[in-house]
Amino acid sequence: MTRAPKIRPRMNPPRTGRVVAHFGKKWAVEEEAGRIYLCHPLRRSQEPCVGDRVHWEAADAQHGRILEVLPRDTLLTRPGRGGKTRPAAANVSQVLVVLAPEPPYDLLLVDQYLVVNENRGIDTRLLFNKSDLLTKASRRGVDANLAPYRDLYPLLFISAETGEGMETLKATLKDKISMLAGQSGVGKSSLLKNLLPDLDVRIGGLSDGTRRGRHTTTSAMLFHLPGGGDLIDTPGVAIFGLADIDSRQLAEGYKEFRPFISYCRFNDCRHVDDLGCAVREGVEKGEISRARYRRYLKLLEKLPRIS
Ligand SMILES: Nc1nc2c(ncn2[C@@H]2O[C@H](COP(=O)(O)OP(=O)(O)OP(=O)(O)O)[C@@H](O)[C@H]2O)c(=O)[nH]1
Ligand SMILES: [Mg+2]
Ligand SMILES: [Zn+2]
Repeated sequence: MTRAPKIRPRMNPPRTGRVVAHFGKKWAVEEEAGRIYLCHPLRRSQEPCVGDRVHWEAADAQHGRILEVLPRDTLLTRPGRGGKTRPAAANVSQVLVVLAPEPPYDLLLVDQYLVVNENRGIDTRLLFNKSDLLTKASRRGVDANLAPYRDLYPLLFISAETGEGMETLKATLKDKISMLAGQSGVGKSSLLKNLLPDLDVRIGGLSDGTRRGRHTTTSAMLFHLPGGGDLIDTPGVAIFGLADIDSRQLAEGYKEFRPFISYCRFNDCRHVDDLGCAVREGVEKGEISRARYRRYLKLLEKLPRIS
């Protein structure tokens, strides 16, 4: 006698939900009504990440299975094993790059974020937080350093502590999925806390000796804002590695280079010491910021040789 194959009965029809957090091997999926279920993916080949929209089914009142990750509008990745990348945040439409007077800001890192976002089709805003700590003299220094960015990206001086600029920030968050990025300790979670005062968010201090951050936030998490829109808090830096970026994409990621690139004499111009390079000429004529161009050269050095 042949036995009928065992068919696992599907107890519930698939539902649509959003991944709002990721803990080790579990993903927190929020269904439309707002309930959260801890889920594992059915297929190992499709790793979900925060921001993903998924089809899922409930197993019980708190657990479920992710059946399928739905197509993504945008994707940010982080380094995985063996030179591969893993998904880190999906469907982000705007990244808020946070910098501050302390820990000291690093414009090479800022450029790295910008290059990645340009190549992923994600808008970027620069938020200079802790502006309450700026004196007149230090503000002048910051203004000079950030001058090349003013024409390229929206820049806002804010303070999670005093609330300066927070109303302007709120208006830019409506109806979008935004993500906070920046070095540990710049105040990403503090900004989130300012927007969602009832939330129990961990805020870290800076270490006394080095004035560096303490890596307080350990995983990306998505929150709904009262004024509409979602905000993802992240532990910062790893997402914006240049692993997927080649030298052509790096140059395109410096968006002020773009109008010049097509005038370079050679198609494969790296804009270093190449003959007839229009980008370098733009720098010489003061049409491209020399500081930005120098950072481009530094990032080019960091790329794997083959690209
Ligand atoms: N003076 C001042 N301090 C601030 C401001 N925003 C944050 N801080 C302080 O900066 C420190 C770090 O803040 P967090 O919000 O934990 O920084 P973070 O960017 O989330 O750091 P990680 O989670 O480690 O990536 C804390 O001591 C905050 O109180 C601000 O606007 N002004
Ligand atoms: Mg944090
Ligand atoms: Zn060139």
